[in-house]
Amino acid sequence: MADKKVILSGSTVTGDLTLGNYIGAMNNWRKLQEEYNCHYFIADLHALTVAQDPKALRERCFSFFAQYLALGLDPEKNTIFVQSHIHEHAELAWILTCLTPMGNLNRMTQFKDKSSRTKNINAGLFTYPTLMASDILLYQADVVPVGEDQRQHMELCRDLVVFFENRYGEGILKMPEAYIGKAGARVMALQDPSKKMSKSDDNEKNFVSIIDSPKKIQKKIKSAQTDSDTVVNYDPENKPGLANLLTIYSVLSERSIEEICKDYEGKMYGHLKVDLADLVVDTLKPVQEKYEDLMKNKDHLEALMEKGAQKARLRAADTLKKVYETTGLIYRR
Ligand code: ATP
Ligand code: LTN
Repeated sequence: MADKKVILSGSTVTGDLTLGNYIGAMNNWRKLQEEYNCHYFIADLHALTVAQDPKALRERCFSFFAQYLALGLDPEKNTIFVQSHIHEHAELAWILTCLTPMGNLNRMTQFKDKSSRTKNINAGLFTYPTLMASDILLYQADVVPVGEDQRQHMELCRDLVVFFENRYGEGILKMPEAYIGKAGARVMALQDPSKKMSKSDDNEKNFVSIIDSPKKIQKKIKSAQTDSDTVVNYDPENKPGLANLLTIYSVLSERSIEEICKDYEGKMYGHLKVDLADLVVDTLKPVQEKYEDLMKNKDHLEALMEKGAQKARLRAADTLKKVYETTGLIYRR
């Protein structure tokens, strides 16, 4: 384990995982678990940047944990944990926040986008990228698999390593690399293919949740926005809705987009939508069965969370101790 490269990634508990999360993130996470020392966490502290109902948040953390496992993340092979169980995340985040120029945070497009859509523009939403950097740097991660939307946050994290080293010297924090998969790094919203599919979207028709019923999945995919042309070809600029469906189809079937387009020569978009809906339902069926099963036993889920937290804590505490020592804080044993 010691010689394996360290991977870290997480997802915010703001809704149920979507097809976008699955294609852009968890599908890659699952593939990486064989070769790397992987750390996957449930970002509940990040979820607090948006007002949450306390009871619903707690329930959703269990549900999210079960969704991670149901998607094939193995708690034996990986360290799977809940962010708030490791208090070191918030502590290192503060130290990094004090090294972050306001200008760097002001440039974050996700903040601009999110703050333009909410009245609750709190400081946490603004400093979110420093908490994300803390998540990564605490585990001395080599590689961070994320979707395209996280590229800018990853750049800030890398800048923070440089700022830290300029102030305190080298050798304490590791410089991480982002890993952004090629296909499906940005799955778009079904009703508005100009924006990404997001689990916290107000319009439920914009996303397929991995625990949606087959009926719901079929309805959402059939009503996905496409143009008025009829020829099935890949043209993201002029036919973004169709291109999005083809991308999803290609990733889930592990076939090239050209091959799929050939299958639909002389056929209508409707045929493609019906087949894609069936493919999504079939792909998610075993995931949903495993999820239902896991949700029957909360004690078991809680025990797995605890096991993950114990493993994660060792690594996080080791980094925080070094950071305390270099920054002049007294580390309490
Ligand atoms: P929120 O709606 O709260 O912003 P989200 O659905 O955008 O959430 P996150 O939990 O923030 O997703 O992200 C988890 C992982 O999934 C990240 O690696 C992110 O890049 C990836 N991801 C999220 N949405 C998509 C998408 N539409 N296409 C591809 N990858 C995605
Ligand atoms: N900000 C990420 C979720 C996240 C994350 C992380 C991803 C929080 N901390 C650390 C990778 C590494 C997002 O996808 N919204």
